[in-house]
Amino acid sequence: MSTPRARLSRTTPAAPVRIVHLGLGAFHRSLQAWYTQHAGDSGEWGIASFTGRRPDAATVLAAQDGLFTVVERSDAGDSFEVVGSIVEAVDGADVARFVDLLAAPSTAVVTLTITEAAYGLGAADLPVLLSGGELTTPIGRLVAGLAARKDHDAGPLAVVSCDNLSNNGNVARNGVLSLAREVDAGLAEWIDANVSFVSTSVDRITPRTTPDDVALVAGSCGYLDDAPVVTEPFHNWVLSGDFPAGRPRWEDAGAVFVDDIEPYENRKLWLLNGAHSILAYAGQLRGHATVAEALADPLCRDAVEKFWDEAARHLPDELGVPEYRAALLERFGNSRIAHHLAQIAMDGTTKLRMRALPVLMAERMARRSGNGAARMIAAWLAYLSSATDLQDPLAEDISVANAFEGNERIAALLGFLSSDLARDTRLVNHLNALQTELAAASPADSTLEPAGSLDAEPVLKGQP
Ligand code: CS2
Repeated sequence: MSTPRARLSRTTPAAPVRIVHLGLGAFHRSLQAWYTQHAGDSGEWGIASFTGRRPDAATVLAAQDGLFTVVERSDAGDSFEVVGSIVEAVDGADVARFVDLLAAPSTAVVTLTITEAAYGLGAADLPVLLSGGELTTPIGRLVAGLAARKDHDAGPLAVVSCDNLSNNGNVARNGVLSLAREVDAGLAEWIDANVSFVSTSVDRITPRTTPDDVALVAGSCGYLDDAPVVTEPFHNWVLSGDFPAGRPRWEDAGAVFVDDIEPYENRKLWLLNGAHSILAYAGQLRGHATVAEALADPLCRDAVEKFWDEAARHLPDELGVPEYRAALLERFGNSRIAHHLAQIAMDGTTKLRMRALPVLMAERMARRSGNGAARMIAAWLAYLSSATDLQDPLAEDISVANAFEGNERIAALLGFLSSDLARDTRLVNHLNALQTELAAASPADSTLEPAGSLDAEPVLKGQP
């Protein structure tokens, strides 16, 4: 196959910028950009998308006019589509451009994929907002942009959080307002009155792009694309909140607008993301590299199913949990998508608070053990004891706690998820036993019983 020479480039006019995005990564491109392209009024809605920490993704995308290929990968094969809704790809460090766009009345929506951990980091930018310098956090940049919007009297707009956090709109609102209040009480008041914080549940499995993906597109499509994105055919976006300055008709592409988002968020965060975290930690302990590999291991699969049984008790029947579980097994089993467990394992402290704790607490309130959720935490604990190059907002504290031994170590690590639970010595004991069992399940050891050998012990009973 000869390598094509022509790079992707725009041949028709780009839509005007009316959406500004923070967090230009693969997931943003397979979800918000894809939905915007498929809205009936896509011609009116261009996205200016800003990177987070590094300029690279913007540089690559800008060289091809913001265009990129979405490769939808199913068991049956690949399909290719060029997406053109990103009309400006910008280095996140270019805060001046970001602020200009937020101050423009034509900008109606700001979407965020800034990672779960970033919502709490805005305070680091307070000195910069007060006395100048370089803004480094997404929340700091957002506050600066909203201050400019207020000064220009550019009107209300919607901020749409698309990170895997429960009640993510509120989390965004709290992060922005608490920082804005420190800067200027009038700004906080203006934001409160003019900015709608929309909560969403987002779902589309999108691993990082690899050099093989780039080669595949060059070979199959006849043009050069240095920034394709490979994703599954499945996509889901549930939104709740107001759009005071309008929005694209995302419903044309299947987006769902609801009044109460909580059950949808819980279903997705617990069943999909919770299972992902179990597979990420238990799977790597067992020597697996991808979601599909881990799911094929009876020990990991059983741990997932047990957790799902628990989580399902706290989800409304109308949500069709059995069908959702069956669909997840199919999605996770799509072995043509190499979804790396190492990627999912990152930021465990933030993720487990959302994925394991609510189910564990709900089970304990019902005077049951919550063993399925406890096993997710235990897998994380076991994984931490051998993890190198840990990526977590609390990585330094974790390495200190990791040096302790026995229950002291477990309690210290559990404390990063919940200080209340860390004081429960029976739970700490039980997690210690579970993590020892999991840690013993070395890659070569396939003789271990499927998860559950410690299930018989009702250690947590009667401890709401
Ligand atoms: C994953 C998610 O990396 C992770 O923590 O659980 O990115 C997951 O793939 C997406 O939420 C799927 O929609």
